[in-house]
Amino acid sequence: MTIRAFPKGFLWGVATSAQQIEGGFAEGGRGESIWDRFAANPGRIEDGSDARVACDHYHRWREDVELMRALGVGAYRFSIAWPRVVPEGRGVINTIGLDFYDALVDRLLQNGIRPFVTLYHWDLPQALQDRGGWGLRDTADAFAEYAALVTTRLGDRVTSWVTHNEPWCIATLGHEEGHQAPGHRDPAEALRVAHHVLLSHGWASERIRQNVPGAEVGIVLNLVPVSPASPGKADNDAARRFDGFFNRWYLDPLFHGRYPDDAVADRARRGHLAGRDLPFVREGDLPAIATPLDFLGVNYYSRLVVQADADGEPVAVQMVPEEELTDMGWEVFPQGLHDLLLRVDREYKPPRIYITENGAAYTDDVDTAGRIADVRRVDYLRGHLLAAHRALADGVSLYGYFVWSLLDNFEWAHGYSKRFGLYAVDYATQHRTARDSAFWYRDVIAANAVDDAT
Ligand code: IFM
Repeated sequence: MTIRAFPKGFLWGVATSAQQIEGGFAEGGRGESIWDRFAANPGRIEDGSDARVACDHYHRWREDVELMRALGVGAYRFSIAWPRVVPEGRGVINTIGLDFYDALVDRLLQNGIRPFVTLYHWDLPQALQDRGGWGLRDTADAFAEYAALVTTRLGDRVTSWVTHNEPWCIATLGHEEGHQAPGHRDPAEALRVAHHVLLSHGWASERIRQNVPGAEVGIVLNLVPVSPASPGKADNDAARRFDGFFNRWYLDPLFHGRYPDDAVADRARRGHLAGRDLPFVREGDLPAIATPLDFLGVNYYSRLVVQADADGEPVAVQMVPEEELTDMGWEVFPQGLHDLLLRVDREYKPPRIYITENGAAYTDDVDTAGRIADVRRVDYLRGHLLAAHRALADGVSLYGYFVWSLLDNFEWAHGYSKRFGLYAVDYATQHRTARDSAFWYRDVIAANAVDDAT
């Protein structure tokens, strides 16, 4: 067995998001979010559930901090629910909501856990959606105000700030494919949404830095290594186009201050833009978006293999048998994390990278003694940590790693059917049970090292 040690000070964490764990949806003055509304529509959520109670973290947060303490994590990445602190998105401030996060931050710090705060993890106040949501430039302005408010209250204790989680999902899943809230299917709107989300990142970064001396500010992208299904020209071209819209559409403006030409041309050709112009981009927007980041958060779960369909359009194909997929239907491909980190490091040169999410959904293997021997999750995490370690050895500026997720939780349109937690949640009793992966991760953190299990 070979032990791979991580650098001294490497940050080990766990991640969650407000809508997925908090519950308390109508308590303490919280407003309605787009996910509350979306889930209330029959047929939107696979198991017919909603996030009104979720993991009841709103009441059990002290117990959940204890779970983190037992793991020995150095950081907790969680998100603030915008509708909990500004119920209508703009205007009246709900101090009870701010108090909730204030107390959580204090408790984390008392336990030696660094709060790593995401401002937006998909739960837009419904009131803002009613006025046009992220399709409207005004929402970017509202977000910057909200960022200023939250950092004014927590910025004396929280220094690590993420503006947005996974803009691709917000734009494409929410506004082009309709699988996520608000459930629109409008490719032209999705492009505006992507731009306004990025713009709001730039504007909010400025407000955060004004309020938080010494802040580290970043954004979290879900990135995938894309490979062609065959060496042929059509598949290669399909993979390049997929990469253009999935990865480069976000990385290029953030790091190079421009949208990728080939991807813009592609969108125009598909009729999602009137010409090659991006009419929603105004003077000053791109420099604002390209405000230097202190770190890039990378969420990695799998790779995508892409081929050209009969019309030459890119489609993702599965290369491995079903038993090698996680319950999300995602291929387990640790090498992709190494390759992705290298690519991002070399091509975009972020000063720091954190792996802000990595993990796997598997149904429980509970043994007769009630032990949850989630061997597949441990294998998944080990494989990815070894890949991260190889990236470090290759010189990537990787500073930390967060497991998704601390707890089983509301997995968006899949409801509660997918379980990502180091801790299993019994939703009938809200009892949390440590899976073997929790004990394994605790030992990794304590050793600051991972073994290759050979
Ligand atoms: O649960 C989500 C999370 O909210 C965003 N990143 C991917 C996770 C797993 O699907």
